[in-house]
Amino acid sequence: MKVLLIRPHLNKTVTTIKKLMFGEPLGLECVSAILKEQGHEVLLVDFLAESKRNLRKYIKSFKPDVVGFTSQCSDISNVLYLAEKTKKINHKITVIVGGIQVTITPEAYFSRYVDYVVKTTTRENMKALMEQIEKDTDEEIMGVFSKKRQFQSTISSCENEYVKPDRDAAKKYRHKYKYAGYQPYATIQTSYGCRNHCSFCIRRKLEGPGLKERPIEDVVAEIEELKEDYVMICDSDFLINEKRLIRFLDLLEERKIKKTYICYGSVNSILEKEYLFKRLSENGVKAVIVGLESFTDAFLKEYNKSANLDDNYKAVRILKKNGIATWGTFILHPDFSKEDFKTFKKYLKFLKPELISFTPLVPHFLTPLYKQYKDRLIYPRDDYEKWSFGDVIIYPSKMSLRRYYFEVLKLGIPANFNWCTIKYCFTTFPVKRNIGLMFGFDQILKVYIKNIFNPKKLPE
Ligand code: B12
Repeated sequence: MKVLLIRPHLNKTVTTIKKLMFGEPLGLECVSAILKEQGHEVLLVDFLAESKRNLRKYIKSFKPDVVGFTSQCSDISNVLYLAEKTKKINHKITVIVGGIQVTITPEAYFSRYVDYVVKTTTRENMKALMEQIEKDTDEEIMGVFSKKRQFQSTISSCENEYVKPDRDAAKKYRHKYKYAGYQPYATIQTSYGCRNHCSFCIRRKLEGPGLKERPIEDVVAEIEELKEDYVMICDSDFLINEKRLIRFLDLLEERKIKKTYICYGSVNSILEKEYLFKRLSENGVKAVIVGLESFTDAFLKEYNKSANLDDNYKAVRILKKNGIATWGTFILHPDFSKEDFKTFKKYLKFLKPELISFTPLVPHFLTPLYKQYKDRLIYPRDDYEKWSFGDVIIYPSKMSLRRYYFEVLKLGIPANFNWCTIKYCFTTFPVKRNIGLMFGFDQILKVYIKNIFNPKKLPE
């Protein structure tokens, strides 16, 4: 069968970092790999990377039997819109939907324009699904909700199966994928789950409890095949397993693989293996995204972090000493006072991570925080776009919402435009990317400025 796989465009209303970073549609590349293995013809279209998106053109020229959409929380309305458009162009086309948000809230896609909602993806269930579409049968499939069965399912779901992505499927777009100053870059996932239990994090819930690691030999072989020089390792914490990291480095050295890596790493993982960072840096690990989260131990405790402020400081120093940048991520707590914002600013000046990003606290319903903040929510749980980690979604307790946005803006400007960050960016990234980075904030800035100066649309 012919399958058209689509990543939708982002709505302008979503507060997003898309201009600063967006990468290959890894999930769709995995689906493409499965379908091609099973003998189907696939065309992958990335509307996030296309300036002129034209669904009709692709449907008319490729003539797909099936159109499959991937979806994050920020994409639901676009997916439903594109599904409707697809059916209106040709009602015989079968529409399927999958992706991270489908795993979380499959019911958000139960629509007359969607035929199958795929909660979990494995070779087995994709085979069963494609056969069902081809033969027009209607038996139940694990992890799949079908319109024919009124989206009812009696079979419990499972976890996604690892599949080596079909990176060629997104070949046409690969030069556009950028991660802060690194462009073009590739993304790889080498493990699922995490050993930490941070209270705000949904990844453990999505990727299953415990840590599951792919054989590092397979990972290095996959890296060796990548055309891109920059590689983002998107595991929750790539730095957990000491033996595995040593084997990773041995293999990179044996095979003389020279690339630049950005990975997520937790503070406890960094502190445990200080001695390894020189070698990691020599082999290309040049930035670690570290969840530093806050400036007081009390907040760190609320987030159930396995590190305290002192640990955070030591971890940043270890990275700096070895020429590795800390890309620190922080949470904006709704109970911040004006004084807290000031202290936060001072703390960042003292800590000096090379790059800083903030996310308002999101009490996702999959986390214990939901219960705690349920009565203070600004947007309901099903206002999905607002739950994409860009907007403040819990009413601040110490100031108005408008004032809170103003304080965030006052914190964000010096946090991003300070000597340490500017020096780092200009010595690490090409000039063109630095210009891109400067203007990449405009979407977020616009939202914040609008909320401050024209708060009419803000909830009371
Ligand atoms: C890497 C990453 C990024 C990177 C790159 C993303 C990209 N490709 O552009 C960057 C940093 C740029 C990024 C940005 C954003 N991200 Co992000 N990101 C991730 C991360 C760490 C990994 C995603 C990934 O590639 N996973 C591996 C692939 C293989 O998994 P997958 O996509 O789920 O696909 C599997 C199945 O879902 C299925 N599938 C997927 N599509 C389809 C389609 C069909 C038809 C079928 C049948 C199956 C299927 O097949 C795959 C099989 O394993 C996740 C955390 C996580 N665990 O997912 C967060 C995550 C997905 N991001 C998140 C968010 C919110 C964002 C932003 C929207 C934030 C913002 N406000 O700007 C932006 C979006 C900008 C953009 N690019 O669109 C949230 C999503 C929450 C949600 N409920 O949707 C997550 C879960 C992180 C979190 N906060 O917990 N992100």
